[in-house]
Formats: sequence, structure tokens, C-alpha cells
Amino acid sequence: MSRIYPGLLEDARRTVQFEPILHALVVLFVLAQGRDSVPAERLASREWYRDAKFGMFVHWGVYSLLGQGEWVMQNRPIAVSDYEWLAATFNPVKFDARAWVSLAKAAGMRYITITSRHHDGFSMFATRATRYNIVDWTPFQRDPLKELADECRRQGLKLFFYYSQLDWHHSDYWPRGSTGHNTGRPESGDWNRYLDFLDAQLTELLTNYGAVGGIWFDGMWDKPNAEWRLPQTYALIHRLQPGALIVPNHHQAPLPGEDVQTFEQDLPGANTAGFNTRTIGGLPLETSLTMNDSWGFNLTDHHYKSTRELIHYLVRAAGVGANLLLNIGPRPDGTIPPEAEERLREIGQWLATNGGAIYATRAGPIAPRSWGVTTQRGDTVFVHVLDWSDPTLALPSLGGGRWKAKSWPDGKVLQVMQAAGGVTITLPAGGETADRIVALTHR
Ligand code: FHN
Repeated sequence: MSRIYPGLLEDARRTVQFEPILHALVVLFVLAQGRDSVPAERLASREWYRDAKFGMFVHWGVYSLLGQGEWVMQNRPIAVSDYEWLAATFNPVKFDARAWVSLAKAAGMRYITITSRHHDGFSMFATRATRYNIVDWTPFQRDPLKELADECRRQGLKLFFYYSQLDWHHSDYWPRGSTGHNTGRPESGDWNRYLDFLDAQLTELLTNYGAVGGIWFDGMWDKPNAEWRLPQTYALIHRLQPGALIVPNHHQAPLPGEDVQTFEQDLPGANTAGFNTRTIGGLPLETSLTMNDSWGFNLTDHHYKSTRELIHYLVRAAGVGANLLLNIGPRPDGTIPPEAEERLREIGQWLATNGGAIYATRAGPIAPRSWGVTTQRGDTVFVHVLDWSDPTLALPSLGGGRWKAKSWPDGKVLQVMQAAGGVTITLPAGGETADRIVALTHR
């Protein structure tokens, strides 16, 4: 492009005096090209994603056996040979794809993102790229991702695969990054062969499981300056499944070819975790959150957030236009901790009544406040009052004429006082509910 357009402009300069007009047309054309370079399937997937708002994150693997979270191999540390022995005992006989997907559905979640391979390097799916996988290495011998993919299709949820680019097991993950130094691997390896291995596995994930929602990458932050061959890998993914989304958790601003900007343990724009970027691009947004303080199963971590806190997080995410990817860490036998199940069902009940002010909305016209947030769908602005005990609430001017207010979803008319500086609404009763919702529309 850049080689063609300067030439075009040169010609135009010599022949016509309409240079400003021509230049504007060229700029418009280039902008249009930029937009068109994302194919229709992916644009549609991005819109679906923006509407979905709520997904289930699942961290599940060999590490679940030890009940100390998914970083146990690094934290203890455990040598590759010992971890390989442990992996050979993994036998989650109570795993029931139907139960998991039904629970996600009951929670009001629209997609599931599951660890196909975490940093421990163990593949939780049938792969020919290594024998170190759940089918060939364990007595379980089943492919849980296949069972989940089939069940998600049956129940109408999308399935995304979390895929760790970082690996504490593979000998070709060399040179090492900031982690994985104490697992007893040789101090040598072939980086390009490692990347070929990743591409081979991604090819399987995008070929053997039907249409997948996308790939959720993690771990690039271990070696941020390495040559990850992202353009090649991203092109491979988009060639195999043109509608699949790339969701990278690299903690940077979005790179070319990516579809979603995801944040970890923080709402977009915040950085309490210490590694999230504050740069927000124009892509769909997501935030991932632990329900307790652990991603992978942690036997002693009962520090669960309350259902009310989780609903508030979901609403606050929607208020900045982001999805919430809420994590569970299933137990090594394949069952889901009861604290997690209870909360998911309660959130689902809340969404069954109030989801109309969450799903398919976009961030509302008022930036997040300490009292709550706004979302918007079409001409309706939803005011989500999360932390406010007074009977009225003053909003800044929303512009655009006069407004009327109704409580949501029961439609009771609420009093509105409108002045040049803003709109004051009388709130519905029920200050103790998780979210008092007011729907504002034009008179
Ligand atoms: O190291 C991982 C961690 O184990 C977990 O998978 C989270 C999920 O967002 N991401 C990584 C840290 O950025």
C-alpha cells in the first residue's frame, strides 16, 4: 500500500488542483481497506463476543491433583521427571462434560474458555505432537476437550481454548524466560522447533473440535522480547477457522491480528494486579477473574468472593463494555467445588431476571462512578445502582432532550427531575438488592 499511494499522489499533484480532495479520498480508501482486512466472519464473531458478556474460565490439569494451584510445578519446584510421574496418575473419573456445560448455562454464561495446555506443558487433549497428553499418558484415556466441544455444541455455548505459549516441560523452550528454570531440563533447545510444535498443536485444536470460539493465549509475558512468530501463528489460526477469535493475555496493547483485549484480575483501565496495561484499544474487551484467590484447584483456598461481589464485578465490567470471564478450578476427580457451583447458580438466577440490562449492551454514556455504572442497548440507557443508599441519584447531563425513567425489569414508572446540568431520578425501593436498575429512555 505505502509503495502505491505516494506514487498516486505524485501523479495527482502534477495533473490536477484537487489535491486536498484526492488526498481525503485516498485516506478514506486506506481506512476502509484497514477495516475490510478483518473478514466478515471475524467481525461477526467479535460482535457476538461483545454481546455475550459472561464466560466460564476453567483451569484444570495435572496440577489439580496437588491442590496448590496451577503454578505448583514452578513454585515448589517440581522436576519434569517427577511431574511426569504425577501426570501418569491423573484419572478424573467423575468428569462430566454435560454437568459442566449445564452449570455454565445455568450461570448465564455464553462461552467456556478451558486450559488445553497450561504452563506445565501437559496437553489436556488428544495430540499427535507429543505423547505427554491426557489420552496417551494417563489411565483416563479420554479427551475431555472433545467431550466438552460436543456438549457445548449441543447446549449452544461457544468453546475457547486457553493455550499456554510458555512451557516448563518442553526441552525446546529455550532460551528460558523468567520462569521454568528449576525443572531439570537440559540447558539447550531449538526455539523454532518449539514454535513448530505450538503450530502443530494449534492446527489440531482448530481441526479436530469443530468450530471453536477462539484461542486464548497466555504466557508470552515470560519472554516478551522473544521472536514468537505471531504473524505466522495468527495467520494459521485465521486460515483454519476464519471466525475464530484470538484473545491474547500478553498484558500489552493489542497487536495486529488479535481480536479481543483481555485483562487479568482487573477491569480494563485499572492495574491493581501490577501487570495490566492501561492502554485500551478498540477491540472487544474482557476481564478474567478468580472466584477465590486461585485459578487452578486449591484445596485450602476457601476465600471465595460473595455472589453479590461477583455480580457487581460482572455489572462493572459491562459498564466499561467488557465481558467477565469468571474462573473455576475443578477438582482432580472432575467435580466442581460446591462453593463455586453455588455462586454460579445464584448469578444465573440474577441474570435470568436482570440479564436484559447486561447482555448485548455496550458501555453507557456515563463513565463508571463509585455508585455504579451505565450500560446501553439501542436508545435505552440502563443505570446500575450498586452502592448508593439514598432514595434519589443525580446524574450528569445525558444530552438529547427529555428522559423518562422506569425501574428494570418490572417497568414501574420513576420520578425524573431534569435541569440543564443533569437528571435526578428517584430510585426504586430495595437498596439491599445487588443492583437497582433504572431504564432511561427519551420521552
Ligand atoms: O500464569 C497464568 C495464570 O496461571 C493464569 O492462567 C492466568 C489467567 O489469566 N494467567 C497467567 C498469568 O498472567
